[in-house]
Amino acid sequence: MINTLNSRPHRLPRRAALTFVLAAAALAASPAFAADSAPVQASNAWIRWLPAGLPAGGYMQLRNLSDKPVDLVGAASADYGNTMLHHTVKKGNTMEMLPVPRVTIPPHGTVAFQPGGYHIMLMQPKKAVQPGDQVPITLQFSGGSTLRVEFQVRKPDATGPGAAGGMNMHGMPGMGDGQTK
Ligand SMILES: [Cu+2]
Repeated sequence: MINTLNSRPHRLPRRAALTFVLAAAALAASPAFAADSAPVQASNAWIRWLPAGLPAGGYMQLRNLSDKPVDLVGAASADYGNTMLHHTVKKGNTMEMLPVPRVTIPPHGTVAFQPGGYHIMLMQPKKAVQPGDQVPITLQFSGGSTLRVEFQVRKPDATGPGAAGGMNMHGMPGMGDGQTK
């Protein structure tokens, strides 16, 4: 929806150029364009990768830095065709995943997305995502703000993001072939 702003106007008449600038300024002032201004901090972001293109779980901690509740209302990644917010709940003796429309982070509070609880369900991978990769996911919050977070892709038996602070694993021994980035 914002994509039209990416095409720069070339050789516009002066008047048209001025109109464009004013329009852009007005758009920038509207809340819908407050991208990356979410008052939320993400840490320990990782993905539990599963083979054969099976849905993968995205986990992290979200901290609300503001005085008001903030809702996570969605997530999107160019590497997956479908992403949903899920909550794992116990039903009798079985665990079941239910879609949730939002996850509220209380003022100055933290919500953990972790195995057995809240997670981002990542479906329909668009490329061969593998352990060791990093996958960018854009978190979408109430009010229209967003936050782009790099998720560390980990093996099925992983229980966390690995290296401290979710830093990348490049250069570590035993992490498989050709980490060149
Ligand atoms: Cu799920």
